[in-house]
This record gives sequence, structure tokens and C-alpha cells, in this order.
Amino acid sequence: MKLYYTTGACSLASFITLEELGLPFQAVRVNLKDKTLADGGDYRKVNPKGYVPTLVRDDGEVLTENSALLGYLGELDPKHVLIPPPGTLGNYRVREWLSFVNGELHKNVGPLFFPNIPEAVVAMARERIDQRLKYIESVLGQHSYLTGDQFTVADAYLFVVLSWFPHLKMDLAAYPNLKNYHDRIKVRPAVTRALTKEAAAA
Ligand SMILES: N[C@@H](CCC(=O)N[C@@H](CS)C(=O)NCC(=O)O)C(=O)O
Repeated sequence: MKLYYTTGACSLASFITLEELGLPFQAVRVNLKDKTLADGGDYRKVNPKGYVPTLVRDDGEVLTENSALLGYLGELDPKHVLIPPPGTLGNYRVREWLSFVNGELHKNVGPLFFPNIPEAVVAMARERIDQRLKYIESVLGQHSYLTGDQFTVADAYLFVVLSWFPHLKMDLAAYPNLKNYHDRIKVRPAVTRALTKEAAAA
């Protein structure tokens, strides 16, 4: 299996998931600016959409989109630790959160990285992010992770989006449960491994 990633990007959620599962995989770094690979190859030949993450299975099948990759990888685990078994309500609960993190958070936070974004758009995005974080803050007042007391692929994804905040001069001071949640996930051995390997892999 190959994971195409960019250091610190949303692909880190799949990287963390693969580390949590202990599955062998090859990490291939993508330069998002010019859509090239470390060996100079054209990333668009792997994924014509030009963004990360992309997962290429050993049989050559290519999977894209964070929610699809995280659901797929989670279900590779026969012990169903990172997502409950397919077809169960628990499985849909995790997918519900994957969709929320992707559509409601990632896609409101991501544009803030663009330098020339108009102030009105920044203000609107920040207001929406605050509303979403307040909701998650209340959920994390009831249990340790998004769907209960078990870490899932949705937590891996949310962790990554929250880890962008310092780069955007945003912090979690107003959301103590989320701050505690982020601090707990940051020290998971699989997360530490993923961060270290991401920085080192080529
Ligand atoms: N819809 C995609 C979006 C992924 C995405 O936004 N990837 C960012 C990094 S976090 C990226 O590669 N951006 C570069 C680009 O859009 O050209 C998904 O959910 O997987």
C-alpha cells in the first residue's frame, strides 16, 4: 500500500490511522505547489485531482478523499478498533463525524491558509468554525472521543485539523475539552510515530 501525503496536511489523518493499525505501507511525499513527487514524477498521474491524500492499494486501485480513505483503512482492522463493523449504527456514527470534520471544519479552516483571502470571508469562516467547535466542545463534555470512549478514525481527522490552528494564530483556549482532547491525542504513540515518519520519509 502507498500513501501519498504532504507533511502536516490532512493526509496526516490516514498516516496516523496506518500507524495505529500497524500496517506496512510506503509513504510518498507530494509537493503540492507544483504537484510533483520527490523523484520529479507528476503527482496528477497518480491522482488527477492534484490534492492529498491518495491511497494506492497493492492491486493498483486508487482511493482518494479523506473520508473514504479513513473509512476504508479503519475497516481493514479485523478487531474493529478504529471504526465499528460495517453496517452497524456505530459505523455510521463514525462516518457521520468524518463527514462533519470534512465538510464543516476542514473546509472552513483550509481557506484561512490562503494569504489574500478577504477579511469578510475570514470573519465568516471564523464564526462558522466557532459554532462547530462549540458543538464538539459539548460532545467532549460527555465522553473522551467523538463517538464515545474509543479513539476512532474521526478523531484522527479532527486532531489533524486542530493541529493547524497555531499556524493560523487560532487557539483552543475557549474550548477546554477540545484542548484536553488534542493534548491527549498528540501523545498517542501512533501519532508521535506518524509525525516523525512524515518529516523523515521521502
Ligand atoms: N476533498 C478532499 C480535499 C483534500 C484537501 O483539501 N487536501 C489539501 C491538503 S489538506 C490539498 O491537497 N490541497 C492542495 C490543493 O487543493 O491543490 C478530501 O477531503 O480528501
